[in-house]
Amino acid sequence: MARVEVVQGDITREDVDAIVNAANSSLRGGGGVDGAIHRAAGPRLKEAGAALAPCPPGEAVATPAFDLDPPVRHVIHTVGPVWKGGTRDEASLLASCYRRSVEVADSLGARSVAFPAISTGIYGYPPDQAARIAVDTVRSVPTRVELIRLVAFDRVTYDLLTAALD
Ligand code: AR6
Repeated sequence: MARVEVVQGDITREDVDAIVNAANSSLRGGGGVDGAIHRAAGPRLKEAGAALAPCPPGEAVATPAFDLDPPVRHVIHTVGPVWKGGTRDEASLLASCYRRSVEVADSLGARSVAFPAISTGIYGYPPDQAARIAVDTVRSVPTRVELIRLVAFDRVTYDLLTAALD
């Protein structure tokens, strides 16, 4: 099991082996953290993503990190569920995003992985519920990954993740 920590910041600046992207099924980029990662990684990320699309909700696939600063070597793209009131299996799909991303990181030999708060922006997942799922899932998945860093962009998310960790 990995050590889990919570920080506040921009995921494109994290010094980890792999960062996770809250993507959409097309893997061609978008807004939010997806847009930030694509801007930082450069245009080759879109090409590499498109070649692996479509990615269904709950799944994760990896591309190189291209122009992202070392030590980041991989971007793991996962597609979170769109919140539909909790009636469409959103919780298990969100948990699957975290679990599958850790598994992909492990298969790449990554020792450290950073996650954004998947689905809690444009996809509308209630941030408190999402924070509990994030912490519970990354804490319980068996892996050789040593460090999992949950990166909150804003203070509210940071507080929710910190509370879920305690
Ligand atoms: N670093 C860390 N977290 C960030 C950053 C950043 N640079 N920028 C935003 N966040 P969202 P979703 C936070 O909307 O809800 C895209 O168009 C943000 O504050 O990025 O999974 C995709 O292509 C929020 O807490 O992702 C999909 O179409 C969290 O990241 C769709 O949005 C997630 O917000 C995915 O929506």
